[in-house]
Amino acid sequence: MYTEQELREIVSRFELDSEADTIKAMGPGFINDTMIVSTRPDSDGHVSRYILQRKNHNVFPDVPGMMMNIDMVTGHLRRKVLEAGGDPDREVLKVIRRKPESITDAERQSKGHDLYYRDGHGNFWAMCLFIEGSVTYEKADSPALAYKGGEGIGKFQSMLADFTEPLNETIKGFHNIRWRFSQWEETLKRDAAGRAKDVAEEIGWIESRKDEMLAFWSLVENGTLPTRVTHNDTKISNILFNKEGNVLCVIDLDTCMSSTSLNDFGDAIRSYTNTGAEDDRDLGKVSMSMEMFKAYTAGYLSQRKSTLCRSEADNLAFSARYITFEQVLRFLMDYIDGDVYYKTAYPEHNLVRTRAQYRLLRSMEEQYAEMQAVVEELMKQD
Ligand code: GN1
Ligand code: MG
Repeated sequence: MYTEQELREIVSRFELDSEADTIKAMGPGFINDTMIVSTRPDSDGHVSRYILQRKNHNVFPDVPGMMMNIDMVTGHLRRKVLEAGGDPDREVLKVIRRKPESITDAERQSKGHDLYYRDGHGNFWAMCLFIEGSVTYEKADSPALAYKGGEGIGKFQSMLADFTEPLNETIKGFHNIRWRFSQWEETLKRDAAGRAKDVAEEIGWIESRKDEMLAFWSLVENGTLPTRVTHNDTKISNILFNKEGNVLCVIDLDTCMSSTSLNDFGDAIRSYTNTGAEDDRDLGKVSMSMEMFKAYTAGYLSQRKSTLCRSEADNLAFSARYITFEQVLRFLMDYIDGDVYYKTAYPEHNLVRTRAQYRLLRSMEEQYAEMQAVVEELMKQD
């Protein structure tokens, strides 16, 4: 725990409008510690608010690389918003830089040094502007909201469609199934928790889909599917809306990397369309809602159609199967490894997640022809 005085000293290294007044904890983040900083009122009584985060360097071993990714991506988005006559301070996350005079000669030697502060305990801190008057949703519980979520990510990706600089790979092989399969082989060989013998059926689910999943990834490797900016955490709570209910800005850019943008579509479908929970014990509740699939896809394509290339459109529906398969694999792998990656609430939790996500995958496989038809139809419309 940091004292208020320590937090104030950290904040004093960043370029705020005026001096910080209060610093308060915000929300129950699982990964980073998040605080909200308010400045003293200026002569007109105006107060600016900022987000202060301690970035979790166990999850993100390369915080400077991560901050550089965020800086490059938001720099590009700001230019786009300005060109369109929008307000970049409200429509794009604004990274707050260090005060130049607070940067020591030693700090200046490291990459991205004006984007974060590393304290005496080795923890990394970064700040961004708080976007006033925005609205968030925890769950997309209607097709109308799924449409808006699709619009949010579609717009984000569309603005980044001409971004070509490679980003730092801050989590190795995140959606690279070839890499995941090499981890898988090691997991099976190690069998660290002695659980492999009890999950023969589940192992079969993975092995029987290996070729089709590798075939999809080959399209990324051979350039058929272009490499673009991916957000990698496309849940609805990472989109800010304005009071009128329109998309304002996509937040939580910590996992931004370079890959196929289909990952973001696929992961959104995995989360938005599930009629049950990710870890439902009652498999009867788990399925893919076609209504939610249609709504999300319609919202996504309303923003993204003009920047999507043919190979991306052709593989859009499959990406939902790909990402859901990968999630089955990751949960099962963690179960066999003895629950070392995901937080679990009970001993079988990762196995329950594996089975629930597999049920969702099966539901997608059953409805695949219709999913493809929906994409095709939407691609045809003006
Ligand atoms: C993790 O913690 P959360 O919900 O942001 C994971 C995702 C998984 C998800 C499954 C960095 O995301 O890839 O899809 O759990 N994030 C990381 O619930 O591994
Ligand atoms: Mg996240």
